[in-house]
Amino acid sequence: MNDGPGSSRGAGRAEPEQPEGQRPLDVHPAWLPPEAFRAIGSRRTRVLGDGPLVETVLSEVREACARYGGVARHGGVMGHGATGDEPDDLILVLSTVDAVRDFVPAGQPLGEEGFTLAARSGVTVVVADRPAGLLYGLFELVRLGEAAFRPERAPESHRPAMRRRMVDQWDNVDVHPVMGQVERGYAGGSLFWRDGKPRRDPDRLRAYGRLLAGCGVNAVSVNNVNVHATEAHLLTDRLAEVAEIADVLRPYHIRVHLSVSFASPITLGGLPTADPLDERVRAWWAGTTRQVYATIPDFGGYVVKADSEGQPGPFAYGRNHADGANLLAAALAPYGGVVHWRAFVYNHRQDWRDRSTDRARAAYDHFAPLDGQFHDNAILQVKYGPMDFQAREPVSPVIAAMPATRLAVEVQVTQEYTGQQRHVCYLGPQWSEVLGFRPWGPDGPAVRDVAASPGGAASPGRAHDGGGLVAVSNAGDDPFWTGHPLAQANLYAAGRLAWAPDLDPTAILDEWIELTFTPSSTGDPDLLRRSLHEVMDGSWRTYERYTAPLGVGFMVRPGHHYGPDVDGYEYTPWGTYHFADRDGIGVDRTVATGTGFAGQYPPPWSQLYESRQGCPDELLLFFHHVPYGHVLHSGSTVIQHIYDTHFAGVEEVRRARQVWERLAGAGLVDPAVDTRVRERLDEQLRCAEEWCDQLNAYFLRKSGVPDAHGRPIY
Ligand code: GCV
Repeated sequence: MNDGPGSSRGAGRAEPEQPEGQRPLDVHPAWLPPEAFRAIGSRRTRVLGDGPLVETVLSEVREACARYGGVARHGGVMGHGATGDEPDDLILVLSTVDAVRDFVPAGQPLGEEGFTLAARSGVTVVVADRPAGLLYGLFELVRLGEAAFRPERAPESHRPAMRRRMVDQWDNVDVHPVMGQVERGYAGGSLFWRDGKPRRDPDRLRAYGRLLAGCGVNAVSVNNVNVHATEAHLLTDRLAEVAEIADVLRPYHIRVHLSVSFASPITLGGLPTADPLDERVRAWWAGTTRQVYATIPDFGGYVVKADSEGQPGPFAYGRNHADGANLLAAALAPYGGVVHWRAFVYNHRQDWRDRSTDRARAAYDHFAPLDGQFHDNAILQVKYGPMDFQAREPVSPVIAAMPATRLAVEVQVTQEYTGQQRHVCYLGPQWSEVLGFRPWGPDGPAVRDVAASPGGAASPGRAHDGGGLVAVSNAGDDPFWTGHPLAQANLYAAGRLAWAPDLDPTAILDEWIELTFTPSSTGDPDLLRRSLHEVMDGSWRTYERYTAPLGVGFMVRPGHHYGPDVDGYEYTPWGTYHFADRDGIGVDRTVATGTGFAGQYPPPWSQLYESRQGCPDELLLFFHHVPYGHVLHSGSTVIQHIYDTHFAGVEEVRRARQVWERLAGAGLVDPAVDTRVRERLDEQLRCAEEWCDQLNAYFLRKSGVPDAHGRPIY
């Protein structure tokens, strides 16, 4: 069967011809298929306003109208057709609240990206102060479909909670000998480069920008945070390649950012040092940054991974990370740029025999003492957990420790540790939990408030803008964008949660389903939605069940990180251990007897995590080394929990595969999507069984404790 992009259209509905002049892209339309614009395209729409982003809005509306028979007008007088005889159904209006005073009473300013939506006497209006707001208003209309055209709709204003909603690509220019074209990429090659050269595929890139804008993303860092020799040149003699990307993404209100190497003054500038306090180094960054802005006036800024996993950084000069970040912040400040400085700093050459070193402590130990020392345009980019994007980790203690620093929360959409886009693993619920976590206890602000802009932010001592959400992208040149077609939902959810972090992840999934799939006009109209929810809603917890237990993490094959290998990292320098022996398992991170990591949290979390009894089950082995017979809050022992969850996880995957088969069998999914998803579900089941069998066998052999239910363990 053809494994191409397909049209994602359901059976049983005749679609109008492709409008003349439009070249169909050979990629899946993801959450913005033409059909999602049906409600807009069949109406008479007037767009009022000017400028490049308004042009984007207009061209979207025109395309929809060409397909569905509506009329798109630009300018003119509201409420009247060109000949004065056809009233408008929809008005998208920029900066002229006065003109729509009847619909939208004057209210709070909408800001750079906000919009108000209202309907009165059968006319729907979107009004924005700035062009970007109009663009986001258009996508809100798309999400609402026919519901946007109720005759009456009280005005409702939408503003993003986070100012910067960013996607980080880990794309390499050259194919890296180990990591390939995209580090931890599971969706084919890069959208930007191929074999050391720019791809120059503006149609596909524009389509990507459109999808990102459609879920609210407004910034893309284009290259890998591990900046290898060739990639470093994007800052200087290969800057034109970044400028080309910026040109393509700009019509969708997306600014480009660039990962840079801290050693650039040496490797590119020929200086003998990259010492952040050296005047020559400061001058080099200032001059280079001036050149960047001369080429890309709306450039977003730099992303830096320093002193981490072999990347150069300020430690080489006896300087700290505030010195390093402020060097770049100073160079960017005159142009309004920001530096995203990553807090992912740890010793990856640890001696596994040394029980006093704890990788989980590293970010806090390095950064907490520097709180308040970072410039205003320096954003500290913190992975959501203290380790490395595991399926389950506590929220990073850095977030509570740095109230005087702008913090961005980093999540991994690319599924390095969550099934590598071969497994269904909808991560919306994980991110939602992280964003809803209250680092200072139940009465304090949540992580989402820390990352948000004024209006949302309310954490103690925090008078400034939050740093937003950064999502490591899962997209590539795969015809479905993300390898696993259902992994598209993760990218969509990351953007939506950055815009509105209190959205319910199930509701986000609903939006994604509604936009992405067009159900058949025959059969049970609700089957598609119900089935996809059944397959995806709980898929993160299912993944957690059949992999490493109770928050202990890793147990993956070293290097590529796919599939089980319980002791794979146990005697390595990477600091990712579980310490299982015949008596028990887990990492003692208590203050009393362990590494002291639990003490990096403020109360009540420090006390809760410190205590074996208080610690939530799902994090028990992250914080404690316990005997296999330890009784969990669930009433089960640790060892029985391991057996039970592993068997259950496999059953859940088996069930998901059945649900999918029933769905596809009902003709509700495009055959190309079906083929790809089935192939992935088969692999997921194989892999889940392998996890189950290896984990259960390992712990049976270690502990000698049989399964209470006598199930087969090898
Ligand atoms: C880009 C993990 C990944 C690395 C990644 C690193 C990071 O360690 O395995 O591939 O490097 O995180 O976030 O910098």
